[in-house]
Formats: sequence, C-alpha cells, structure tokens
Amino acid sequence: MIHEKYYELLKEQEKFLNLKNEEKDDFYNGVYKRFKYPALTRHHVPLHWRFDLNKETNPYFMERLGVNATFNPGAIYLEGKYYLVVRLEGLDRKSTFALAVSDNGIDQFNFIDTPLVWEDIDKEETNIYDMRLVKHEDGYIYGIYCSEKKDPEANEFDTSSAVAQAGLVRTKDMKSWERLPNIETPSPQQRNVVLHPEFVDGQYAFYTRPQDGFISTGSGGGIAFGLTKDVTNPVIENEEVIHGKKYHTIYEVKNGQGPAPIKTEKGWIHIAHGVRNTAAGLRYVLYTFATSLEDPTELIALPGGHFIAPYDDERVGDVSNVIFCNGAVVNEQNEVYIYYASSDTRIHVATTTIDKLVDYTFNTPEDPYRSLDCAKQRKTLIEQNEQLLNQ
Ligand code: M1P
Repeated sequence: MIHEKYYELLKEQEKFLNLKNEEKDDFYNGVYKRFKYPALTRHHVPLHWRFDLNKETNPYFMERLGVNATFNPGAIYLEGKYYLVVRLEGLDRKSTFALAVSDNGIDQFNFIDTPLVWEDIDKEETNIYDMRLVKHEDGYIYGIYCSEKKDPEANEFDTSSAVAQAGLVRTKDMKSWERLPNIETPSPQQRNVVLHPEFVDGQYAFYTRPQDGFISTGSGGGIAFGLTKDVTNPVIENEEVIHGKKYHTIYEVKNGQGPAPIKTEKGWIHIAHGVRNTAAGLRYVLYTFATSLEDPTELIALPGGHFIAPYDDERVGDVSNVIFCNGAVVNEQNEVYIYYASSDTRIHVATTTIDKLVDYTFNTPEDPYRSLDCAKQRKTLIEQNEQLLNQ
C-alpha cells in the first residue's frame, strides 16, 4: 500500500515542477540572459527516487536515499528537446548520472527513466561525474566523464588522495550506453576531457587537462589537445597545450574546457572555466575563447576577464564561489543555451545567440595583463564615448 504522505508531497512537487522561469529583470550585460530561478535543483528529483513509497516497509515515510545536489550537467539538443545528463549526488557523496528533459530548455525539466548504468569495467572506480555529451560526426553520442579512484600510491593513513581519469561511454539513443576503455594520456591525472565533434586529420580529437595532482595541476595545467586513431582503444600520445594558465588572470591556478566547442563561421567558440585563488579559497568562473576552423589548436580570440561568474545567490553552496559549465546546446534558431552550475549545488541556464557569442568572443578587448594598461584601455573607451556624447 502506498503511503498517503506520498500524494501530499507529490501535489506540492508538481506545482513546483510546473513553475515558469522568467528572465532576471535586474541583470543586463547585452551578452546573455540570466533567469530568476535555477533550471534544475535537487527538488526536481522524483519522490520515488528518494523514498520507499510502501507504507509497510516505510511507515514513517522517511527519505531512504536522499539527494544532496544536482549540478554540472552535460547537455544535448535532440529532436526539439533539451536533454541534461545531470550529476546527481547522493547523501553518501557519490555522484551518479541522471537524465532530465525539457521542451523549452529553461524550465520544467523532468527526470526520466532511472540513473544511467553501463558495464562495470573497473571495480576500483569509486566516483563518476561531470559528463560532456558530444554528438560526433561518426554518428555516436559520446559521454566523457571524470572517473575517480583512491590513489593506490597513497600511504595507509591517507584516505583522501585520489586519481582522476577520463571515462568514456557512447550511445545512439540516450538509453543504452556502451562503456569504452578510459582515455589514456601521458598525464598521471585527467579531468575536463572533452571530445571535439569532428575528425581532425582523420582522427578523434580530444581536449584534455594535463595535471599531476588531484586538485592542483602541479607542473601540468592548461587546456590541451590530442589525437587518437581508435576511439575503442583511446590512447593519446601527445598533449599540446592550446590555452595555458597565466599569472594574475581569472585562470591563474588552472583552467579546463567546458562543453565541446561550438562551430561558427568565424571559428570554434569554447566555453571554459578558469580558477584563481583568494583568501576565501578557489574561485571558479567561465570565460570564452575561439580557435581556428582550419587548425583547432590555433587560438584566434580571447576576450579579457570572465564571461559568467557567481552572481547573487549563486555565490553560496556546497563549494561556494564556483560557476562550472560542461553543457551547452544550440537549437535550430541559433539560440545558445548554456547550462552552468553554481557552487556545486544547482543548475542554471543562460541564453544567448550564436551572433552574440561570436560578437562577445571576437570584440571584447583582451586582458592587457597590467593595471596601468587596463586603466589606459578604459580611458580610451571613456574618451571615445565622451566625444560621441558631446557631438
Ligand atoms: O568544485 C569545483 C569544481 O572542481 C573540479 O574542477 P577542476 O577539475 O577544474 O578543479 C571538479 O571536481 C568540478 O566537478 C567542480 O565543480
């Protein structure tokens, strides 16, 4: 028999799930729109994913498998619908992947089926997270994610050190997933590995992030590029850094590719995250850059500063002061939906268009890297505007 509390909570949740999202009216930058409410939170998770509904086995209607957070989703636009593969973190800290879908991409996301599972090829793999979904020209949809295990080299008292590698799965229908071997690279650790959607020189191309520590990138860091002939045995022999970390920038400590780059007439537009240190800990923001259509390792535009940073309530969460993005989609109207998570807790959407993203990426001034040069840069803008205003 189903517990009566279920129907009471379900009614409330249905009201919440039907809420319409609205553009934030106190934010304007001309680049993208922000929305009043997060697009997806842990409150979207179906009740029957969290509670045992049976009154006999759960007389107090206790939450048996709670959800701590829903964040860092991979995204894909298929047949007019917006799909997210959400990082769904249980109360036990383990992340799983769960599929949610919406008709309009900004609200009413519904979780469907059950959390994703596939062949378990590595019993040491403990945590999985941050999937990038990429529709490749070979016809498959690939999911590249972080596959984490306890560091086998750690001493017996060290129960925190971990090794991160790039896990790889693929599907054609978003239902059955084929697990491929982890991607091998010359680096001891990898996170933020992303597949380029097209073949490059007849090979599969990946963005990687060489790192020799789990949190700190150590001697590695930067967004790198590497090729492999065989995606079913993915070995990348060379990683070439195409955008590195740099002193006194928003990517001073580390950076990482976000979703797969978006192809435009002017170049591949990348959304990436940059990390800097502060007295309050690491600060994660998003930035964009462009690479050449002829040579995807050639950087051709790099706006200065951040593209999206934590704003208002987004600043606070499980890991505060973090904006992270591993999912963005483009629909038939060339509208771009950027799914970003705030503070490792909930998912938001920002919307823009291809034209605006190109304008932003190619026409925003570069970071002059020195304060006095920044002052001169702003002085020039002010003087040009004053001339115009005084005409
Ligand atoms: O906590 C912030 C982010 O930290 C990691 O990102 P990076 O590898 O660039 O440091 C990831 O664990 C990410 O999931 C998380 O949001």
